[in-house]
Amino acid sequence: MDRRSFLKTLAAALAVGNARVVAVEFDPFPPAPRLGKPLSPVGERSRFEAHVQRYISPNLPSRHTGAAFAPISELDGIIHPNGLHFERDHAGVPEIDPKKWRLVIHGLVERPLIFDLETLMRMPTESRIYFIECAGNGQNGYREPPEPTLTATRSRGLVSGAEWTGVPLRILLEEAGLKPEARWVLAEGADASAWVRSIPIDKALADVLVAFRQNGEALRPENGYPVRLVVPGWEGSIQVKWLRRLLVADQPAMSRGETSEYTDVRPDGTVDAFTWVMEPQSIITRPSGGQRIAPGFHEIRGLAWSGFGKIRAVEVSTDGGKTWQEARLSEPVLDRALTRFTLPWRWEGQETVILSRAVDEAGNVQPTREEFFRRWARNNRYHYNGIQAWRIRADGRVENGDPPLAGGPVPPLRAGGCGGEVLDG
Ligand SMILES: Nc1nc2c(c(=O)[nH]1)N[C@H]1C(S)=C(S)[C@@H](COP(=O)(O)O)O[C@H]1N2
Ligand SMILES: [Mo]
Repeated sequence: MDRRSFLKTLAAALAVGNARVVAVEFDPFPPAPRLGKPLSPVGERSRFEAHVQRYISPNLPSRHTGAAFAPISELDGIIHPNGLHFERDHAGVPEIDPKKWRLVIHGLVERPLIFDLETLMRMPTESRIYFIECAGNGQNGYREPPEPTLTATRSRGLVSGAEWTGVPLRILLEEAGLKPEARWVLAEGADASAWVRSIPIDKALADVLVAFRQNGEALRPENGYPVRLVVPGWEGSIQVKWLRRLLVADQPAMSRGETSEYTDVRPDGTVDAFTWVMEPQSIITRPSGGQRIAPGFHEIRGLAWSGFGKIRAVEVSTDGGKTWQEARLSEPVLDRALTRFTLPWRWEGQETVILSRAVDEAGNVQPTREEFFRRWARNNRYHYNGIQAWRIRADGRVENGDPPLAGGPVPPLRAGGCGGEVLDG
């Protein structure tokens, strides 16, 4: 039988899920492919995936101080590839020669120490999967009225999950010997922003990592090469990148990053500093803003996380919040790591709103938008964790479904007055 006679147009009625008849034209015996691309020392993504990129707002006044959002609407699982981990810099990415890199530990210690990278890498290590989230994640939630074209990436993409390997900070501090007056560890980065953040001694001794591996390989320059702090569950800004100095002190630094930025305004105008722990979050990444869906079966997929521990449950509503169902959490569900949730769903083609709500093991519940603004001022900038709603239009287009707030727009605070930066224009 000649090969051509096998080439048929097959109408395959695929009785799976959507139960729609799909005409498939295929060759059951394709010719052997030509000799492919040769072996390569470093792998690259398929060129067909080139569009999956971090999102950088085109309206930023500078590309050196701002943020690049992880494309969470196009990723699955709980680990982000290193090249797509979100990025938040205050003065660009410094180039640090690992041979010249040093870490100084001094202040209220018995023995001031200087480490080079080789010495650090000889110490005992731990590898842990954690999320890192910028306190500015969710900043678009402060916008009033809500922007219809918001995507999942722009709503909550200033978070990423990775496996970090490093030396527990406790080991380095014990090596230096803490004096009894030691209360804070002031961590300084080597970038031009002179980034300094103060970590209370209890946290520093509990679970902070001095990390030099990100998903097994050296950190990416954007994420702190060669060494950064990983401070589990706490806001990203305290996880100092390009780490070069740890000053043990009896007081916090009250640096730029803990006064003019990364402080939170209450509705009565008072300001909270040191709001470190990230509150529970969740977001449906699929279907989500900017996507278009067809009627039939869809697995709703999303991410949840909390700085207080493991995610206990994620509830999903497909009818605008009238009823809620418990989503399935994909194993592993880890302490202060991204957690993946899924829910099977059939969309019949009518307009609706879908929502997700995270509950963590400490019992914290992700608030609605309205509840969030009872706790924090409308002109605050940080720690937004309101429930994100997605409206599915009858034609399948997915849009921001966040409810507008009573009272209308509020002018934002300006930088210098607890305002900080706008990360998405
Ligand atoms: N030295 C230094 N460390 C820094 C920053 C910085 O600008 N300089 N930005 C901080 C902020 S605000 C965040 S959210 C995280 C972001 O980490 P990532 O870029 O690896 O995602 O790094 C923090 N560490
Ligand atoms: Mo941040």
